[in-house]
Amino acid sequence: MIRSRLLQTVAFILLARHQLPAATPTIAEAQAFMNRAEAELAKLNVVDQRAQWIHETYITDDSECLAAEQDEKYIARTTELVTEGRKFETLNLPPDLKRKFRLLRLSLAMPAPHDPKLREELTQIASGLGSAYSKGKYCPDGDKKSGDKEKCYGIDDLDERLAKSRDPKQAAEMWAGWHKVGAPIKSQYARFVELSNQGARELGFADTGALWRSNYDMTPEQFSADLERLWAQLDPLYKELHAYVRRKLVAKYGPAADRKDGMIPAHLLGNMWAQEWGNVYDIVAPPAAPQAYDIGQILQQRKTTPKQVVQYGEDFFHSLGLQSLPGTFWQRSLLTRPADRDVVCHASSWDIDNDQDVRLKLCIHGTTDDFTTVHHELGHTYYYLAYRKQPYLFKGGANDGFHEAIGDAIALSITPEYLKKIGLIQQVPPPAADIPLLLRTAMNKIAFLPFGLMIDKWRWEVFSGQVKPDGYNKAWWTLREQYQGVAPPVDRSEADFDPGAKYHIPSNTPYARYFIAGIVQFQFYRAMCRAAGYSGPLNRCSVYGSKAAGDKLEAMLELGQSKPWPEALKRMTGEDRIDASAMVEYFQPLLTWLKEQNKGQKIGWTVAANPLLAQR
Ligand code: X8Z
Ligand code: ZN
Repeated sequence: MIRSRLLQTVAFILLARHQLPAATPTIAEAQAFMNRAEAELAKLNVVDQRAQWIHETYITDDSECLAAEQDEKYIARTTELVTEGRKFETLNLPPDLKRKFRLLRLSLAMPAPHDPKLREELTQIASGLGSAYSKGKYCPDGDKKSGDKEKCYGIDDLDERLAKSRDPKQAAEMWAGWHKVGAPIKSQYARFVELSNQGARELGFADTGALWRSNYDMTPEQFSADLERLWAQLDPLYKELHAYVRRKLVAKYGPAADRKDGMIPAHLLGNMWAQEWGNVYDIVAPPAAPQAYDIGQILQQRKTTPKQVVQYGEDFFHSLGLQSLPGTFWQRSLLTRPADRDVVCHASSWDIDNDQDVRLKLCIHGTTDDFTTVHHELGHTYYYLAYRKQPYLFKGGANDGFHEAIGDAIALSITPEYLKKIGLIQQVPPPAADIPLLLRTAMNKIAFLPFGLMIDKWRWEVFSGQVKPDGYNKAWWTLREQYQGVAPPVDRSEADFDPGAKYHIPSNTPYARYFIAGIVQFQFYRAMCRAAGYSGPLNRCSVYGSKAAGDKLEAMLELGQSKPWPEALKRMTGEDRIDASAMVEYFQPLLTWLKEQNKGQKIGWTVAANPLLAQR
């Protein structure tokens, strides 16, 4: 009797332990689970960040392995926590907690399979893809001298040389030379896509692209439609710019720039990916334009050090009332390419310990592009610092486009008046310089948009399986031709893998963020200008020194991703939609001028049946 009663009790306890928590989890349990999850991930993340930092600033087989291992641990634990957390899904959670569960599920840009072997394979491939790109070199004198480091160029050197080159043949050689970095990583990339997709499916998404598109506080379909809406607002402006620039390039280079289909050969725009065209502004400058200042030239003449370049940026943020950068920032950042080892030169901003250990990693050459890139990167840095008091899962941009837009919004304030104020130029150009200056800005900002859009259009097609490895390059050039109206300078085939020659593909960095940033930065800028009490033409506004503008900015930054992005946007701008109206307002005088210049000219281009062929 006693025995049987004891057995009954034991059976009851076992049943209860087995079933109760699963059947009736409470909100308090969900909260406790989330607290533990955040604490654990924060800790793992710091170790992961340190391993990635070491890898990217000191590429060796060992650092690659260790970085992959830490990534693997972080991804594995995140995936487990998502699975464990599913038991709370049906609860009516408070909004903040609910948001954290959503963000946790969306937090991996590279989801990985549960199977440890496959997960390990994926993280190793990913680490290797990053290294392969960053070790890439172009050696003009061919293989026999390729061991001679003096004769080989990394992408930072090539960027600078291509920006200055005015010889179409030499530019085409550099272009083709660099693009060779893609082919050897194609098969690895294809495997990466398979494995990451498997991870995405296990998390409940159709594929990795669908996971990325789900991270914008709206459905993935709404997000895609929103991008189309924005592009439709700006496409006409791009087409006017394209037509004008093409005509000027043809005038300078003749047949080398003149294609019957109306496209621009991609190597003539002063940038390896034809994504920003400001470096060839001199070719398209209106004949009567007053002499334009060249920030890169000024910095180089003055022998401005890389640290001083960064200090210009810091000083700007400081003038808005934001804090100075911590001492460790200056001790730990990497600002130039080391002579004796491979590093990832592509600029990035780091938040190592989710607190004050922020750093930059870039290879500064003192060019105009470096000057703006520094402001871009410091935008990330100040975002990190502003939201560092938020809980772990709320540390992030309101959406990833916001993170990319902050520094750019600040850099829009680098006006002639500002440059004079800080002593970089002596005289403010006359009002007649407004259109030329706007044109120069448009060469970067407007030219970038179709590139910003097509990269992830390509990747979404790849992740969804619509484009298979045997069609990677064709799909890439179809989109580049369709959106950008640029064509390859030399014939391409599927033996090439041109997406692999753009950093964000091997590094698996989502790219729609830059398209969003390209537009929303003008909304941020306009809001700061208004807060600063400015009411003149938007393109002449600089918020340098305005604490009111800084307060607006901080009010949004400190939210991190704790609220849906429309709320964050509203806090800063009073608007709750991303919209091109501020960008259109900024460029309106230029649009009128371009239309005048293009009168009677053909606008646009025809896309050919085979986008892989060079000259038609
Ligand atoms: O990758 C970057 C930054 C780092 S987040 C330097 N950008 C994109 C690119 O270089 O392709 C900034 C503009 C677009
Ligand atoms: Zn960035």
